[in-house]
Amino acid sequence: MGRHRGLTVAPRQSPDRPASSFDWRGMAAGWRDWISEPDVITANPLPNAWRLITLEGGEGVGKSTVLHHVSELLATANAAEVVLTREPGGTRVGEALREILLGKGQHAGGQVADATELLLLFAARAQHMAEVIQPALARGAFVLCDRFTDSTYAYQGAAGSSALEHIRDLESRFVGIHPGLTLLLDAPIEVGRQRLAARGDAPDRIEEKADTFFERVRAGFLARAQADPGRIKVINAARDPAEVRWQVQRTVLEYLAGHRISP
Ligand code: T5A
Repeated sequence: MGRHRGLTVAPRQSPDRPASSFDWRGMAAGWRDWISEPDVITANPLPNAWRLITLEGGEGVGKSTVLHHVSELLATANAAEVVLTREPGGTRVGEALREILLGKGQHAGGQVADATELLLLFAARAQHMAEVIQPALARGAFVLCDRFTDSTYAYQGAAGSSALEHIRDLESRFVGIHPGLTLLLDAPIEVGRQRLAARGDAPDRIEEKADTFFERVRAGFLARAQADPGRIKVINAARDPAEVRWQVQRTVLEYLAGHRISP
């Protein structure tokens, strides 16, 4: 049973202890080992994980717009199947958790503690992995996901109160893979705010936070891009739509060419 390679989580069993004996002391020791073991994703365990492409960035920078553009590019490149999805969400359970997380509908005005927020995000992500992402990658599809684990590092980690090691731990236990390519749409906070205001939607529970929070989110994303430039490509999202489209197209086509796919 792969402890870090999927969603199956089980305490380690000591080799000299028969599985059938009910041994609380041994079981507790097993859990202690498991909990303290360092977890770092060093390589993608799924051969098709490179087909997971994510869109990241602050509020209203244009991720959904770019997602559809990337999908068209993949279609042009004759990619067999493209699954468009988002986080939090992407499954029935995940969309229900999204309502709670963003304070929508009956959850409007509700309190969500920081620890609850982190765990709900990973609960939604675990469901997303099991129900959508892993099966799609296994059958050779591309998965385009609007936000993924980098958002958690930026929002709950860099800008929020969650410790980095807690996020890493949850990621390695319940996600187990990195996207092959992440397009980080970067723009000043006010650019995203103006775009959302022009759209006229009421702000959700997270969008209501102060600009200083979103400055930390932006810095968190950029720090991750700096640490992993091979995977995370920064797109200047403050430019006009045609320019953003061009930057995205160049980046995605280069990535596909690296995997021997060309339009
Ligand atoms: N969250 C999520 C966490 O805190 N932790 C996590 O781990 C995860 C996964 C999700 C919220 O959850 C948080 C972060 C978020 O607060 P969301 O719906 O993904 O919510 O968040 P938003 O970023 O707010 O998504 P939006 O759909 O509102 O914005 P997009 O997708 O970035 O922007 P888009 O494409 O809808 O564009 C916005 C408007 O701008 C225009 C578009 O036409 C649209 O009207 N536009 C442009 N205008 C001018 N120039 C351009 N280049 C433009 N590009 C788009």
